[in-house]
Amino acid sequence: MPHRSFFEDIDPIRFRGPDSDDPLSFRWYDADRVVAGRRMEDHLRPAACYWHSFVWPGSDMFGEGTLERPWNDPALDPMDAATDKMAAAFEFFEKLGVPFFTFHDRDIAPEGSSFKESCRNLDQMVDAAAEHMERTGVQVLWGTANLFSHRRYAAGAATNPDPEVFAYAAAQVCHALEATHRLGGDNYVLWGGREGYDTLINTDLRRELDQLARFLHLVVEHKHRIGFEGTILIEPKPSEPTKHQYDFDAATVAGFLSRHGLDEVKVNLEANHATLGGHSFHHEVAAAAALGVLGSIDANRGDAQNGWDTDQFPNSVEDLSLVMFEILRAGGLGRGGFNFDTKLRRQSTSRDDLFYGHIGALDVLARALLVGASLLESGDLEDRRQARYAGWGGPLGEDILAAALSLPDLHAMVTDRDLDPKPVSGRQELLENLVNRHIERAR
Ligand code: XLS
Ligand code: CA
Ligand code: CA
Repeated sequence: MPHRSFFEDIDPIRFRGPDSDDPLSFRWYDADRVVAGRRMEDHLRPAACYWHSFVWPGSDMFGEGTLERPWNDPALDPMDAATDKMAAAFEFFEKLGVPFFTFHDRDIAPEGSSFKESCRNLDQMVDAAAEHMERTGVQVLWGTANLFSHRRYAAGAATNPDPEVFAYAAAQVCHALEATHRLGGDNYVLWGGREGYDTLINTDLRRELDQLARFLHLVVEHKHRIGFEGTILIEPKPSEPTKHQYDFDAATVAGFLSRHGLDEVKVNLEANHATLGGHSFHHEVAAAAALGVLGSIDANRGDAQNGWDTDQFPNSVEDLSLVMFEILRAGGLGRGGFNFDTKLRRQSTSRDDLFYGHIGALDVLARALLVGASLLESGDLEDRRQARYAGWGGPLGEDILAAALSLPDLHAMVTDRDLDPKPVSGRQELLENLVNRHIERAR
């Protein structure tokens, strides 16, 4: 049966080059162009997300939805609405030309009146998704379970004071992980939106962290039980909706994972979560790479004047160039990708605004990729960085790191040799100018 069209006025988006004046074309994102030995699409593995683009009605804390989406018409039966929504989503993915999408269980299928009914709804919509995927070739970058919207999760899912809520969340993740596996997903994400606290005066921190670790072990065990080869990813966020979230940032998560023997788990880093945590996104990516937990990216941006998660489309090549450089330097994202966890502004009410947002974002990522590759290939930063640490390759540096010298040994050595090390310029300004030259020149 042919599917209803929701974007009939839009033709498939094509690459037309930097001189194109067609706002519905790519100027920089050229999927097949080879950069640093790989197709652009294979570097970026871009995904559109289901929730912001097809579920969110344009509401905020002060007002109702502003976006009229026929697939979200409240007059529709919930499963009919889910079917229309899926047709709209796949029409969009296909016309935009993204190879991947991401979803929560509750994005693609409505919650039923019992857990059993919710599972039935999900199974039915997973069958429908499999057909759309077969028809369009669009794949799953990751799936996840929504463990934060329903009122049962107000006090957390895995970290809830009530073990029945833990059980419910575990059952939901069991089903969502299996659904992701059935759809051949490359990763499974856990964002702990309500895994934190609103106040410490009613919270047993130690207990909640242990519960969270137990939950993650259950997920990892089940991943192996069912033969899911994707990566389990934790998505750090410092706060919102909770006052404090346990998965605060990449470093906190890396410490938690190694403390609990969960070393195969990695992180899905979101740009807007990094900035909410007082970090740059560059910092989060560099920290995750250094700690060996870099998994995948939620590409978006916040607003410097707002202290909350605005999830806007990325639009700054400058901001993303060093992020790309860091990712390339780390050898790429592997099974990860760039998921547009992005939503339109509430006043962007036209359906085609979804295209403008994603086209601009993909062009920005593509340009940042060109800059990152140019920085890497030139060695401009890397050679200087290596030179800066050259002493650590000498006998003193090697002996220190090999634990061959104690504090008294170092005391004796400094005294005997009358050491008097002099500062060396870090050349920050020179390096910033070099980065800017790559941004100007990368084509
Ligand atoms: C919310 C998160 C969420 C995750 C998926 O802030 O970004 O959308 O990516 O649950
Ligand atoms: Ca996200
Ligand atoms: Ca977000």
